[in-house]
Amino acid sequence: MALLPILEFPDPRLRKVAVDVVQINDDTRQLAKDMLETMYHAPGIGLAASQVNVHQRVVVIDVSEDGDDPRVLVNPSWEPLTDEVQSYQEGCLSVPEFYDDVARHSKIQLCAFDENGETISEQAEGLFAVCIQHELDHLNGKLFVDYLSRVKRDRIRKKLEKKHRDEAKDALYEARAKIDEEAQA
Ligand code: QAP
Ligand code: CO
Repeated sequence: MALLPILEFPDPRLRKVAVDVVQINDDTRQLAKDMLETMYHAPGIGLAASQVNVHQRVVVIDVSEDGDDPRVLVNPSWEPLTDEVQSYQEGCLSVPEFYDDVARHSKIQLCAFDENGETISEQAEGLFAVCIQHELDHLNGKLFVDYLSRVKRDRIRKKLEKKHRDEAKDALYEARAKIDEEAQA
């Protein structure tokens, strides 16, 4: 098991379009396990492989209250079952600390494979439907901030760019301090 580093907006790698999984095998299952561990640790309710810099069509979701219903979706697709939309305040592990309303189809048909290659075909609504649409967007290089106004998106981008600069600076200071410490020993 391993915690995987999560890419953060505006990292251009989040814009890559993921490719289909050709064969569901032990590598796929290990990736799904690591993604679930990373998602639960965050904690989050959904994670796409694109977010951990693996550009294959794999998604993990757990929208249960107790976090005991892990779902693995390989090569997933969906179709709307109604024109009705629902607005939900979304967040994203790749856009930490920012949340905003996004309108999505309220009822969808999901098609996918699970981690054992079994076919999944089911209807989804509520939070599960929102999450499927959000995670599928990731596989196509799309983020929830793309649905917001340019003003809002730019504001989020600037704040996260500053956070990343600050984190890089902190890491540099720490590395310098360690070198100094070793030089004195
Ligand atoms: C996508 O998002 C989602 O900003 C999954 O600081 C979200 O798990 C689909 C998270 C809402 C539908 C509705 C976000 C954790 C988790 C943060 C997540 C944060 C810590 C986001
Ligand atoms: Co996300």
